Amino acid sequence: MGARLATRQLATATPAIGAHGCLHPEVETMSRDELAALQAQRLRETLANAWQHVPWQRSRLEAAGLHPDALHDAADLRRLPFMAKADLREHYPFGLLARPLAGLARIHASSGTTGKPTVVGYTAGDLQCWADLMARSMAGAGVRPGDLVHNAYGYGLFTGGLGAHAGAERLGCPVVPISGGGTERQVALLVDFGARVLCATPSYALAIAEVAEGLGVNLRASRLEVGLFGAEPWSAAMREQIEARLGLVAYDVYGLSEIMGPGVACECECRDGLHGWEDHFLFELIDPDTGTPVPDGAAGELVITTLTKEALPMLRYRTRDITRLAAARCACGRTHLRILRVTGRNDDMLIIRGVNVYPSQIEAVLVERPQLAPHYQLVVRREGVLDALAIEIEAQPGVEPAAWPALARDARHHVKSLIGLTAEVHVLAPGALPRSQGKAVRVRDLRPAAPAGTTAPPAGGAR
Ligand code: DLL
Repeated sequence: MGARLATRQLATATPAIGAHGCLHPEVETMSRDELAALQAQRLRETLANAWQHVPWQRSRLEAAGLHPDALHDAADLRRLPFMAKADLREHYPFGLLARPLAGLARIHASSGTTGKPTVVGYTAGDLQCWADLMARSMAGAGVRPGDLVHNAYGYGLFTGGLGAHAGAERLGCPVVPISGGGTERQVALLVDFGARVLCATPSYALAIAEVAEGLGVNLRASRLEVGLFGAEPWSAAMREQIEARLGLVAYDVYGLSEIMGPGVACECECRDGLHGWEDHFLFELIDPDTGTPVPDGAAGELVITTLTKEALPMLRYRTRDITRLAAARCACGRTHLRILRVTGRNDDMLIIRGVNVYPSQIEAVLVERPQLAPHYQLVVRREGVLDALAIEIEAQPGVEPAAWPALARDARHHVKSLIGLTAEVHVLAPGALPRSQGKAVRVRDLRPAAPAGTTAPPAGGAR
C-alpha cells in the first residue's frame, strides 16, 4: 500500500516554476537561433507526417515541390499555398487526419453558424502537448500549483473547458469543472470554495460580476486573484471593467480548435502581448488581400503551422484573426514572439459606408463611458444600397431613463469622432440584451444577403 502510494506521488509530482512563472524555462527563454533550428527540425517531421498519412496534404506538398527531406528552413514553407477552414469542411469529418480513428484519443469540433462543423482530432500525445502548453500559459499568467481553478469555459465539443481543465491539472491545480451557465451557482461557489483563478470568456466573466452585484455579493472581497480570459475579442477597456468588478488581474489567452485549442498563446505578467509558443507553432502574418507577408509591426492576418501535432498537422492555416506581431524580447525574458491583442476576425469586420470597423473597436469607445454598461450589440441593416449601423447598449443600473437620450448622443459623437463611423445609438434598460455563457454575440446582421467577405455571423461553436 505504502509503495503504491509512493509511486503515485512520483507520477503527480508538483511542477517546478522558474523565474517569471516559466514552467519550461529552457524552452521559453531559448535563443532565437536554437528556436529556429528546433522549428526547422520539427517542421520536417510535420511535413513527413502529412506526406505519409494525409493524401490531400501530400498532393499539395508535391505540387509545391516541397519534399520533407528537402526542406532547409521554415522560410521554404512559403512555397506552399495556405489552407483555410473550408478545407477542413470539405474533408468533413476525418479526411485530413493523419491517424486512423482508433489511433485518436479525443475529438473536438466547432459548430459555426452554417454548414458542417469543423472537426479536429488528437492523439494521446497531442493531448499531452496541449496540457503542457496550457499549463505553461497559466504559469506565465501567475497561476501556481495548488491554486484552485474555477473553470467556467464550456465543456464539450468546444475546446475551452477541457483545454483549460487539463492545463490546470497538469500544473498541479485542483479544478472546479463548472462549465458555463448557472451563474448564481457560479457566484456561490466562487465565494464558498475560494478559487484563486477564474477561467471564462471575458463576456461571461462580466456576466458573473453582474449577477454577483445583483445578489449583493462582493466578489472583490473573494479570493479571486487571476483571470484567464479568451475565446473572443475584448478591448483594454473591457479588461479594466472586469478587473475592477471582480478584483483580479485579467490575462488574455488565445487559441483555436483547428490548431489545438486554448494555450496557443498567452500573456505573461508583463501583459505586453501574448507569447505564441514557437516550439510548437510557426506564426506568419499576411496581408489578407494579397497573401504576402506584412512589414514588421503592421497589422495582418495570423497564419499558423503546427510543428508537433500528430493527428492533425496543419500547414499554413489562415486563422482569419487580425493582429500584430512583436518580435523583440519581452521584459520577462521569454524569447517567443508576442501576438498582440486580436482585434477581431477578418470575417467579423463590418464595412459601414466605406468605414472598416471591428466590433471590438466600437466596444473600446463605448466601455469607456461610465454611465453605459459593457453590454452591447451592433445591428446592421441595409438602407437602400447602403449599410447602416445601430448600436444597442445598456445604461448602467441606477442611471435615470431621462438621461439616456443624452448618453446616446454622447456615444454617437465619440464613435463618430474616434472611429469616423456614423451610427445610431440606442440606450436600453439594464438587462435588456441577452447575456452570454460563452462567446458573446456582438453583431446582429439583418441585411438580406451579406456580400461575401464584408461580414458574417460570429465564428460560432459549441459554447
Ligand atoms: O475559442 C479556443 C479558446 C478557448 C481560446 C478558450 C481561448 C480560451 P474556437 O472556438 O475554435 O477556439 O475559436 C477560435 O476564437 O480564431 C479567434 O477568432 C477567437 N479567439 C480565441 N481567443 C481569442 C482571444 C477557442 N484571446 C477563435 N482574443 C479564434 C480574441 C480570440 N479572439
